[in-house]
Amino acid sequence: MANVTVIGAQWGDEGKGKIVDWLASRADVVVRFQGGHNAGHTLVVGNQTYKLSLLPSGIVRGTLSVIGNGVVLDPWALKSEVEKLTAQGVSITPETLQIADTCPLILPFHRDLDALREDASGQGKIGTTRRGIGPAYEDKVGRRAIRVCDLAHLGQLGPQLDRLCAHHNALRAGFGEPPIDRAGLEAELAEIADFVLQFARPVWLRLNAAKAKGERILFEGAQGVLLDVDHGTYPFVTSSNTIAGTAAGGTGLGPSAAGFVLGIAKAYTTRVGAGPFPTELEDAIGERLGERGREFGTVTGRKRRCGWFDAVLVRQSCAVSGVTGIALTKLDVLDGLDQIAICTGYRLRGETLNHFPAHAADQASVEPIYETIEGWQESTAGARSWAELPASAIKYIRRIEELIQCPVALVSTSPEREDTILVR
Ligand code: 2SA
Ligand code: MG
Repeated sequence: MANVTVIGAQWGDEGKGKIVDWLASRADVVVRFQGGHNAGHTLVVGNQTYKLSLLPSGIVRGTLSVIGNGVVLDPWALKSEVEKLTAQGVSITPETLQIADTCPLILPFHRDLDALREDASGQGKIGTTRRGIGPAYEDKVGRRAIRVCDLAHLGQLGPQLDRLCAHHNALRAGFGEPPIDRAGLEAELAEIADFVLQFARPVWLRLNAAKAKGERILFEGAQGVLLDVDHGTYPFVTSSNTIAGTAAGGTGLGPSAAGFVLGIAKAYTTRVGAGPFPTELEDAIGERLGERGREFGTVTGRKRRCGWFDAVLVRQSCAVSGVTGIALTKLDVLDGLDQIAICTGYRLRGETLNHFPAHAADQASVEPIYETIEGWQESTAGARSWAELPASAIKYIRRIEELIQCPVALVSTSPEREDTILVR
């Protein structure tokens, strides 16, 4: 199968950046299809580390990189990321980067609104990245968005701005904020327009041509299935659909384009931001996982919460996202533990559950049922073949496969692209 769709099977930060980079060398096009610059994909190439938020990971190695219509685009974040990578020696041109002309824009007041709401939400905080992602998607669905193609027609923005300002000024007044400075906004858009427009295309055309020619398309998901606005731990989710199915709608390719769906899962679990996390470890082991795994947000630097592998959640992610195979990452972080626990089910009000319930209060009260597996003392860091793994590590992987009802296709043992084991 030529095409591959990479998605996170947990709450994001599963190590998608490295796997996408590994696969990008075999792809003709790399495509982002949802989210925005809330993503944080870290790529280590030799002695250089690249941190990407908005740009598809293929850009680092010069593979055609496409931002699909499902992405919300902050033009200023785009510019600064392009400048940052250019300074690191990456060449970014309209030949290597193409952006859907239908992408909705994230505007400065979206970012403000995201922060104002979070600050006003007390116990109800979502723990967003404060990048304006949610408000921008709201405007898209509310038919108020300004899109990339509008940048070429700034003189005709009048009625759109009327609609947008009417909506946002009412909201802003509620927070005691002044109305949108319309002239200021128009000036800012005029200033950034040419920069964005050089990359703007009807990318669905290019992608369909790629499909017709049999080019290999790699879809790069951001965040994870448990942050999906429909299937995740609502309301503690992001505002996009993060499942593999979005690869079709978020790009203008039909549903058959997704190809092999590779779900990325960490050998343990992390979460950044608020919301339920049944296997969270608020003890020395949790601290140890965070330290060994360097679990800090790529975008915001926030400390990630850590816990045991939750097979119930990953099984659910694989099901709702149609995962073909799993890439298990950061196995080496578990090196040296005497015992490793895997969550195999939940208890809720005296009943046993083998799926995650829908209601937020139930999600917060489920108690994990654990199965314990013997750990390993050997180092698995940098292992490149099955034969280099200790027997207990193999047992752990095999047990995970059984529990999540999905084969493990890859195991990653360090941030380096070469430190990857192809299973079978
Ligand atoms: P938002 O900003 O509206 O998308 O936030 C809503 C929830 O989605 C979570 N979220 C993420 N979780 C993990 N990683 C993400 N990307 C960055 C990274 C995050 C960072 O890779 O490290 O640097 O902090 C990401 N983006 C969104 C977020 O925590 C909320 O729970
Ligand atoms: Mg990340």
